[in-house]
Amino acid sequence: MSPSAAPAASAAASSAAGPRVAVVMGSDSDLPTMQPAVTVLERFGVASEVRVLSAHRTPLEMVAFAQEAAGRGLRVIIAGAGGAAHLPGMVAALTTLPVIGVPVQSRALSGVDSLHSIVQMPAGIPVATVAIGNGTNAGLLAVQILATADPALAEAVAAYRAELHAQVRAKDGRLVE
Ligand code: RP5
Repeated sequence: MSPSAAPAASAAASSAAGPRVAVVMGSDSDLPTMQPAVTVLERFGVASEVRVLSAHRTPLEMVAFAQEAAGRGLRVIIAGAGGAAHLPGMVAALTTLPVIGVPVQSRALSGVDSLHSIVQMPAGIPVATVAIGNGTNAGLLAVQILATADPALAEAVAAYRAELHAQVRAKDGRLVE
């Protein structure tokens, strides 16, 4: 379920100098899962950057990204990976920015491997993990985190929720004529 119309973009978000959210993924094959997160950020006027960074194939680049993220003005990181999905947890270990993990549906184990790899973090290094394949909720959670310090963005989130509410109300009692 998604709103039909784009929520009003946050003036504060639109005027931000650089990206406030990074959407990173372990492989370009993860893009179909992660694209909805980017789309949500665009709808709310939140500037983002998209990177392919693998915890296993490009570990040094991943470390540099995570260590430099806060200093570059990023405020939230969305990280998606599949299978042995170590990217979100490793990024979380290298930054104090909030990290939202997206388990990508894998071919062999349908994403349960990804989910367990991302959600079972040790105490002290959290990753806020969304459902398998749910890039949309990752984008929304990032927007809501930013909205705690951005009244215009908070208003846009409230409008989005009101539209969801109206969509469900419009269907209630009309499924069977
Ligand atoms: C992970 O391995 C990626 O996040 C991806 O979900 C999975 C498979 O990667 P490819 O073989 O498709 O590049 O690192």
